[in-house]
Amino acid sequence: MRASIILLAGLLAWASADTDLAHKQQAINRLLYHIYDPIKSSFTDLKDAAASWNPREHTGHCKDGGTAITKLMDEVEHGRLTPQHHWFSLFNKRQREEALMLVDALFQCKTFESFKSNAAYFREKMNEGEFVYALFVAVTHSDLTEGVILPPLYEVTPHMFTNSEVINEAYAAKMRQTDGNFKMAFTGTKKNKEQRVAYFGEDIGINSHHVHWHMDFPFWWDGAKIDRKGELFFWVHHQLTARFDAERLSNYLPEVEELQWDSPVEHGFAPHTSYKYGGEFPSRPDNNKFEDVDGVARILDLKVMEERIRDAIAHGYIVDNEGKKVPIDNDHGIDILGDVIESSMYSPNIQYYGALHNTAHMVLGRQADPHGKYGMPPGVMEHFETATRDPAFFRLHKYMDNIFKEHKDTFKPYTKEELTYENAEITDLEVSELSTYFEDFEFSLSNALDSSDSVQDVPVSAHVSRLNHKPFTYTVKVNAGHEETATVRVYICPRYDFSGIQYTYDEGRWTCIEMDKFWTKLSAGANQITRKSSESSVSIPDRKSFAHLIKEADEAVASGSELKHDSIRGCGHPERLLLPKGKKDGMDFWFFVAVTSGEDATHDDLVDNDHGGNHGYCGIHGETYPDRKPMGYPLDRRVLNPQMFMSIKNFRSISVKVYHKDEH
Ligand code: CUO
Repeated sequence: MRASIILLAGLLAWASADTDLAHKQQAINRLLYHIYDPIKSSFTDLKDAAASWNPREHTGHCKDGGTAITKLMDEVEHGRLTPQHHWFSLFNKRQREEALMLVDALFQCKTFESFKSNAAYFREKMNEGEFVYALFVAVTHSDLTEGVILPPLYEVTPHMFTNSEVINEAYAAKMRQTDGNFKMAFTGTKKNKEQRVAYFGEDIGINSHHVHWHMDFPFWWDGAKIDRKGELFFWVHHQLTARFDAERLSNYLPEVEELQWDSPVEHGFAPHTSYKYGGEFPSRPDNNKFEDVDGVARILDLKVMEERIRDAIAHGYIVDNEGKKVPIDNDHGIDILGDVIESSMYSPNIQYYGALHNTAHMVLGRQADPHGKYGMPPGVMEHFETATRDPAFFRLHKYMDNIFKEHKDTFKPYTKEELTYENAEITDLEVSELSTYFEDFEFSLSNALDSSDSVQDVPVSAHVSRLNHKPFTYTVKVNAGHEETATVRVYICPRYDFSGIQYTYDEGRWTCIEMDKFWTKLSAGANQITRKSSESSVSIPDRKSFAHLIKEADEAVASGSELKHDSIRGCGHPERLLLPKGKKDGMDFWFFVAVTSGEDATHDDLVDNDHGGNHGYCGIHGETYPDRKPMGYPLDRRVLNPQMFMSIKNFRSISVKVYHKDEH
């Protein structure tokens, strides 16, 4: 009896080491801790795995019988992999293949124990950038790591999120063995007008959201179908573009102009950012004329891709790789077009339509050394975590966005009947004070520095000014005929262009920023819906710091207690950037609310379950997008009859001002 109890206890302990969230979180933290150094010797299980776990001997733990891991082992053993202490870019085909071999090997693991041991083994064999990317993607998508929170990437690889000056100061502090907290300034000087909006493109929360979005929806993904991935590619970048334009208007800058391959890029960019290994990110001078990039593409290739895509839009169909017509003149068309333009593996004809977006990122990233004469590393545009730092990013995405708009503008405007929801009438809309301010934010640089068991770590961090807003609420009063679930869509749209001219309804609807979307149960009669900014379904709260995640997991493991997390995804617009920056005397916006039938919900529980509260730009992980309507509805199509639009009783917009305050 006693023996069987001991045996049972042993089995439970083994099971819990394998399956409990605290252990999993601890293992992922430790695998990402000081990524450029060997695994810390006190992390004994990982250290042992790195030294003595032979993946070839554990293929029984693999769902595919070991095919993926054997392929990767062959590469390791033949010395074919990119070495450690070398830059990594996802846009580099060979490096991407290597990283994806590890992703695949980890996806094939049957147990977390083998996932962890394989990861530990390859951590010490593979390029660090490839490893971090692969582990982030694997944790994002694998069932084995469900519930694990990835540490903020800006604290795992701080080099990619801050400037060289700060990193150098951190090194000096460590040499002196003194603490340090350094001011991270935005790149450039006031002589460069673009610097006024650097706080947005260089915001570490935006960079983190963007890189996570591309991990949740990778262009190379050919696994289980991810719902509306192409349309989300359009929507998340359309929104980034619209948000950037609003920030520009608030800073007295004109809206971004689309990139043109035949015109020089007026504004250059000096990133002041360095790779951990690989030197400085290359700069681009002012008025750069586009050059063909050896081994990537000619400018002519990009123009040809663009022409073919615009042709498809004009025809209303694309031609797949078997020559068959695939219609895009329907609501699903934008999803296919997103796949084609990016391009992703879902594109029905990569051979013909190419990869306009991805190629353009590389061409822009290489303009400093288009013929490889100087052996420069990839530019900021060749990394999703650094791309938005370069103002040319937004010019490129405005160019893509205008192609999407050309497609959207082929549709007939919605009719009054389509837009009207007979059951509801908005009788009032009120919004509390809207105001923004700058605050300081601190994050750790510790993982940027080399460490060893013999040199003491010292706390080093950076602080940076970042935009935030006061919490706000809005109240929608709705009269309903009968009880029914309704969808509430909320947008904020700048009223005036750079010249101070009011946007027409049709111009303005394309500048609208999605603030929120949710489902609510209307009762017959008068309803009052009050919603807080913190509840928005496009945003996520501040990420938990790496140190916090380590502390939580270590304490839970030590005490044997359960680890529970609320929000876990890194994809989502930062909550504090929900509101665009205001002006001292107030910046004018329309605050627009549409209440429509809840029949467009694709899940039954949306009234009570927000599914993590970040589905607007990021969907619901592993499930269908919650809203059946096209993203951007009802502002996604032309509005040629504003009077009709304004007469819809289930829509309401009011004029609001967003104030910017020096102090909060
Ligand atoms: Cu997100 Cu161009 O796709 O950066």
